[in-house]
Amino acid sequence: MTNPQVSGLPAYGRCAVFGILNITPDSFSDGGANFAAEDAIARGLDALARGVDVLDVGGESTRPGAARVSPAQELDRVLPVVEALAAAGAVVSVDTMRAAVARRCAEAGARIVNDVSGGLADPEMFPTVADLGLPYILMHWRGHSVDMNARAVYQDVVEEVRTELAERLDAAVAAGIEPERVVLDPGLGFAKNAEHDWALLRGQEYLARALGRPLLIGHSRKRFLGALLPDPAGTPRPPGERDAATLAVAAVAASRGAWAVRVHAADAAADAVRAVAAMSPAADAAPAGAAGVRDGHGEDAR
Ligand code: PMM
Repeated sequence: MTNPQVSGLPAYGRCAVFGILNITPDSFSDGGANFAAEDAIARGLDALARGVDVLDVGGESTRPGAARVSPAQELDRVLPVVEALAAAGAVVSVDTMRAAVARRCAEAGARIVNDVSGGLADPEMFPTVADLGLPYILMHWRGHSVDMNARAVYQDVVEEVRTELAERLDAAVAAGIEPERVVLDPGLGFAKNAEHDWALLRGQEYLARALGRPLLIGHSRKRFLGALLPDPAGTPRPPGERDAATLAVAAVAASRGAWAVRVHAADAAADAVRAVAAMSPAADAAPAGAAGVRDGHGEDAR
């Protein structure tokens, strides 16, 4: 297992866990749960205490069919949460397609920009990230959520996502973003059907190798997991009941060298990635208690 380093962030020594904090009334799986800033802040602090590495704060729903919110509305939602969590010492990532939101959140202490549009939604995003000098998550994207399902057309999804991500990476670097700060993301569920999502997960190691950058996997509670687990009548499993499958995918992605997973039930994933790291052959070389590999906080009774 490789644990690539991203310039500007701690060396986690294992797959990192991004805990999702959607400050939206309508996200597909946790919509409404964190809509009040104080609830989101409390949840974020709890996640940190449970070993989650990064808190990913977003104020715009990207569920299929979602309409956009105004920049002012987005900022109103995320800024107080980013500010409070950064002040509490968290590594905060801002999940936004807007350069102005990214900049304002960076000023408030966000340390990562997570852009699901890979710089395509806002022409100012690449120059802004270059100027901020922050780590940047560049996701594969073909268009806004309102009609993205119509763009889920591929001959060979792994090759096409690889090519399109490589083009965006080149454009980001040409705009002045240091390649060492870029994490790539295949964009599961974004202009992808279930078959595409599974193919991309199977191709994870190939993609990371071919693109030469670490990958973040954002699979949590997504439709392809619901479709995998229908009830006897054929109805897909609802989002809130997809956490066991989410955890299994996170563990396998971690063991295949994912740099990070982005998940809703982040405390369980934080445990899982530590177990995966302890099972890795690389753990033999690390002294017990080494940061990130065997970083338990105390002894069990037996
Ligand atoms: N998925 C969603 C939102 N942000 N960011 C990255 N980097 N990768 C993803 O796959 C991703 C994301 C949509 O899921 P949510 O509504 O549960 O947050």
